Amino acid sequence: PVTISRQDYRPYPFEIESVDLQFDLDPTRSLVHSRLALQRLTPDAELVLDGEELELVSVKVDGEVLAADRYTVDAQALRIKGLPEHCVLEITSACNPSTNSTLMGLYVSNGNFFTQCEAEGFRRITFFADRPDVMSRYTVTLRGNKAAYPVLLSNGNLLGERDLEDGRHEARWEDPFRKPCYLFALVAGKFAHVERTARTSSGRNILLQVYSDPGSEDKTLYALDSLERSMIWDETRYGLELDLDRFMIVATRDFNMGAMENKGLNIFNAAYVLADPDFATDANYSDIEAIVGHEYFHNWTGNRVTCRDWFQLSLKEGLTVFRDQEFSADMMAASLSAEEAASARAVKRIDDVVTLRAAQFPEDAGPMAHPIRPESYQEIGNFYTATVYEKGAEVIRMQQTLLGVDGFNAGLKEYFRRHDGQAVTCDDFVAAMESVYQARHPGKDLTVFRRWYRQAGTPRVTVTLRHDAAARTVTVELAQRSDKVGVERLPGEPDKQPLHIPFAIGLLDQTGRALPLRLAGSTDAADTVLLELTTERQQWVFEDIADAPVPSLLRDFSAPVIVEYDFSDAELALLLAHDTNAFTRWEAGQELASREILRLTADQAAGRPLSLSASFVNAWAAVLREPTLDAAYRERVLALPGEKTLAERMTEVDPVALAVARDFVRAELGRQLAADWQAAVDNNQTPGEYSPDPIPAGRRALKNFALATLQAGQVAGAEAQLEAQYAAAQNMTDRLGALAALVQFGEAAAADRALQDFYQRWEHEPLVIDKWFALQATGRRTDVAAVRKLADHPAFTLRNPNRARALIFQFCLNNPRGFHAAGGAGYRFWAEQVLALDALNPDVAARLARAMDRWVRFVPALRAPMRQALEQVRKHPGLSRAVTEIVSKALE
Ligand code: HT7
Ligand code: ZN
Repeated sequence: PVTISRQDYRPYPFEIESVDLQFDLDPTRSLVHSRLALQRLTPDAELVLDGEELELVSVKVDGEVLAADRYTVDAQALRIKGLPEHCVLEITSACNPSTNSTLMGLYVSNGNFFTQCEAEGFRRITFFADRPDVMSRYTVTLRGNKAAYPVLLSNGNLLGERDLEDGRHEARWEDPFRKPCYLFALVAGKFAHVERTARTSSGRNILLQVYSDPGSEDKTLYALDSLERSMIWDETRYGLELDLDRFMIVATRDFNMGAMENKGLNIFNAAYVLADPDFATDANYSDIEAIVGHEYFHNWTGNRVTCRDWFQLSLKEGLTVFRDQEFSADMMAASLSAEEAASARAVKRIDDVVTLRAAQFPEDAGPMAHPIRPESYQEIGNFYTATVYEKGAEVIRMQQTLLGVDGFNAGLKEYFRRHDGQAVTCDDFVAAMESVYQARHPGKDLTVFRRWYRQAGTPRVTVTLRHDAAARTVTVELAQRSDKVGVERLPGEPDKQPLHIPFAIGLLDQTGRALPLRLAGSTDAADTVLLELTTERQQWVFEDIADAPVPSLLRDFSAPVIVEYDFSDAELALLLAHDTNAFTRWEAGQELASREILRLTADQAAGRPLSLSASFVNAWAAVLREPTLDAAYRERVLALPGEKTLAERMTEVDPVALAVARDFVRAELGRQLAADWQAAVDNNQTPGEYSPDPIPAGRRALKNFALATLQAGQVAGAEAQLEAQYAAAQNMTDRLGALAALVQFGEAAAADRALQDFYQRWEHEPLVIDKWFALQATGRRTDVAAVRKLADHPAFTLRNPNRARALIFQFCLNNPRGFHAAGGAGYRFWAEQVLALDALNPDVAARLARAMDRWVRFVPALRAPMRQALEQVRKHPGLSRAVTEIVSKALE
């Protein structure tokens, strides 16, 4: 396989000034006529246009058919030599959307046409320079049968529509902005839509529209509201106004990812558009808001300023994830009291960090570790990763922390001033930020900070605290280590160097009171101080501290690092009870729980009896009884750390022992604190009309967590409450919450009854049937035989990525008992499914392939069959480039 390196970037030797596309849409043979106005920039340069799975029909230059000896065409590209400096190239090609199961390029879903061009899908539509730095102005004509495809959409503004002969019609669209081809989109078919007009701050009217399958339109109103909120937020927070007169979202059931930010025509996985209270959970509502926001925000961070090459992907993705995180936090805090708003923001931060630790930390320590700006790849589709997205967002957040919110906003403004309309690099972004940083902090720069873009791995920061009673000082030493984090073997990577780490710290006295912090030489005192670690080891002295304090470390998770500090359990309990920083308060509880679960995992693996420590039970009882915490935050504190995060702390992972220990803790907490959990259930009912807002959603989260914990502890009456809640639920969060607890912890017959009922109720609603598959895939009783039976269910298909994710991915990634059961049947199942998926959709198959990324860390009895399964996949004839890259790296 060919490895592409960041250093090999060369500018494209032609400018493609304009692109005029004409589509004759037909499911089995769509014709695409492309007219390119070209300017050659380098003398004698050969024109190389990417093309895959295309049938070339004709090529003309300046109106003349090009002789066959003037060009070559193969499975990858069309090459033409000897073109004049200026010319018009016309290419006609054909493709078959109905057999396109990759969902990249032009494909058919539910009888409608959709496109997906990022990263390299445009080459499956027409021959083109399929790279983000080739930006052109597009006009598009769509033609198709009017009865079958009454709606014809593309990017930008509609120029006109007219009927043609033979029942066909056409629509002409023009995008006024230059764009790379990965932002091209078309949609054609039968759709219903909702719309409204919104006014921008400068007084322009914008038509906002959401299209979906006829009959689903009532379920798109929350997406439409979210779109309007996104528009207002980007204007208010960053002064960024929408540049088009029309902004469309279209939902499709078949989509490889969440959504796509095509200029003015976002295409969405229906799972992130459709919602109503009966059908969608609180989590679905918040995902819809976040993803609608994310794609909308790309209009500036991604579309107006785009990436020079795909190594710069985090330029748009890290920044846009940061922006959607901030948007969601602001929306959650809106219309709450100051105290509630602070808690809502903390909950959002906790949720984002939980995701980062569960998905990105393991990636950064495994075979697919890469810097947020990768140095090389074989298949770019494999680099839409938690590192590029979520760690990328943390790297942006650190810049905001270092510059301050005002400074960061000024830096962003400078970035747009310099680069609007261009395809640029991560370095360009940091340079814009740095110009503001230097102006506001003379003598400082972002030289060391830039290393975050080129170093992989999660740094460890070791903290040492020395209290000098006589001098009344506390010396804090921070030491960082980025080596030996499991990523030593990145090709071509230089030695790890110290990073610029913003490290927020507070100190509590032994009664839990926050100490005012004053650094030696400073007159200012504050509750939290931001230390900037820029070398391997640094010290800071805080003055006027009478007694040895308890440190509150990495407040608000100010950097994506692992903190090493030897807290006693008593110190953690103190932080859990008193820390004024809601993030580190939660963190203290997570650390206590992690220690408890890891100790019990070792006991379980060694065959020792399990027993929960009284101090841990007391800590959780205190959280349950603390009167001031709001429901959402309390639920986050009480929830146990996830298995993936815990596994990263084990030298050898025994996933079944870990799952047993974690469930034991949950069950014991349920049993020993039954009255407290019951009080949490009783005090957090949400009667009345459903609202997805954070306060009622938080109550439901706590109530459902408490009820499930009672059931985990087999507390008398819990199952009856769950069955009653399941039957009477007025919204999907409560119905699914009850069903999930029955499936996980209930009696098998009760779970089966409820599952059957659920299926019958929702048989005709694919997104709900996905939930039905996912619940069973992750059920404690689901083994490989059970999952195979589900895969034979008439409603199951591998062709639909949502369905494949619901059953196969959920089982392989989130059912440790079933997947890792002794004997390796789970791994053989994984290999079969990866290969079956690879024949249909390599991008999705490659994501499933990553379920084995951390195989070397498992106990030897599992490692051997895991390796065998990986080898079986690797040697399979005709394996895609995408899966080959993943399994080869895992086996290296
Ligand atoms: N920028 C979008 C990426 C995307 C994508 C990539 C590969 C294959 C299919 C895809 N669909 C969407 C999504 C985003 O980050 O907004
Ligand atoms: Zn994105």
